[in-house]
Amino acid sequence: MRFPVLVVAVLLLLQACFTAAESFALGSLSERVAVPNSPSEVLESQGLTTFLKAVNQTGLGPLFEGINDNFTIFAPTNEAFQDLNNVSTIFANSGTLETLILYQVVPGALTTSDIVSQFEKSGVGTLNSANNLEILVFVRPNGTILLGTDEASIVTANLSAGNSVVQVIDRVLVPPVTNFLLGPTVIPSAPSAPSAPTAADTGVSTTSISSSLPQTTFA
Ligand SMILES: *[C@@H]1O[C@H](CO)[C@@H](O)[C@H](O)[C@H]1NC(C)=O
Ligand SMILES: *[C@@H]1O[C@H](CO)[C@@H](O)[C@H](O)[C@H]1NC(C)=O
Ligand SMILES: *[C@@H]1O[C@H](CO)[C@@H](O)[C@H](O)[C@H]1NC(C)=O
Ligand SMILES: *[C@@H]1O[C@H](CO)[C@@H](O)[C@H](O)[C@H]1NC(C)=O
Ligand SMILES: CC(=O)N[C@H]1CO[C@H](CO)[C@@H](O)[C@@H]1O
Repeated sequence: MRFPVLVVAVLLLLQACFTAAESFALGSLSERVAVPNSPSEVLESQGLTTFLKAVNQTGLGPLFEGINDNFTIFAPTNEAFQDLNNVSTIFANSGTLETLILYQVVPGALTTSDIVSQFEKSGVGTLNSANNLEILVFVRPNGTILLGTDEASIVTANLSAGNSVVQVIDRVLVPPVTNFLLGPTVIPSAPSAPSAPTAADTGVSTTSISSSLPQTTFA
């Protein structure tokens, strides 16, 4: 009777090995699923170095590290930054840069279909809540989504980043703030720059926006 017992023991051992190997494989798979990329990792893997440099230059880094927050990040390509008017002026003022970055981020994780179904022909509110800024959403007959008065389109859609979504866009969304280039250090009642968009241009009231600019000094 010893021989069959040994066979059974060997079989049980083999089975245990296979089960262990199987659960090891499953374990490492679920581990990969359970540790999602943070938005900053996704931005980095997409090569969006100018946007990341802009984020680094402000105190907004932690906003892009969380995997539990749920945001939609409209992340402009490096080429989009090259095409941005006054880009060196913008990067020279951390407050202006922060105003810009907060305007590219929306609360809630939105896929392209969410953006269309919830916000078509209206505006989606951004994290630039101090200025109460929205991004206008239009959809072309062929389905292309246009964002903001800059008419940015999404070039890489629905990148999942923790609980957030990254939508890569081909133009930087310029905040519709009258004295945007001067940054938030400016006295709110200062006369607007001649080149700044008017309410008629943007379809957004800039009067209330400029008067509610934060007076924080970014040293
Ligand atoms: C942003 O800062 C982090 C460290 O704070 C650094 O590792 C990273 O290379 C920086 N990225 C860019 C694009 O400057
Ligand atoms: C911003 O760019 C426009 C167009 O290139 C230019 O006319 C204007 O002088 C620039 N303003 C600043 C403050 O750099
Ligand atoms: C983004 O994801 C949504 C929801 O899964 C999907 O309906 C939509 O087609 C996706 N957009 C693109 C451009 O892949
Ligand atoms: C949608 O139409 C616009 C012009 O109206 C065009 O520039 C764009 O390439 C089209 N996109 C697709 C995906 O067909
Ligand atoms: C799952 C989750 O955290 N959902 C939240 C995402 O953000 C929106 C908007 O801020 C909240 O309403 C959801 O509760």
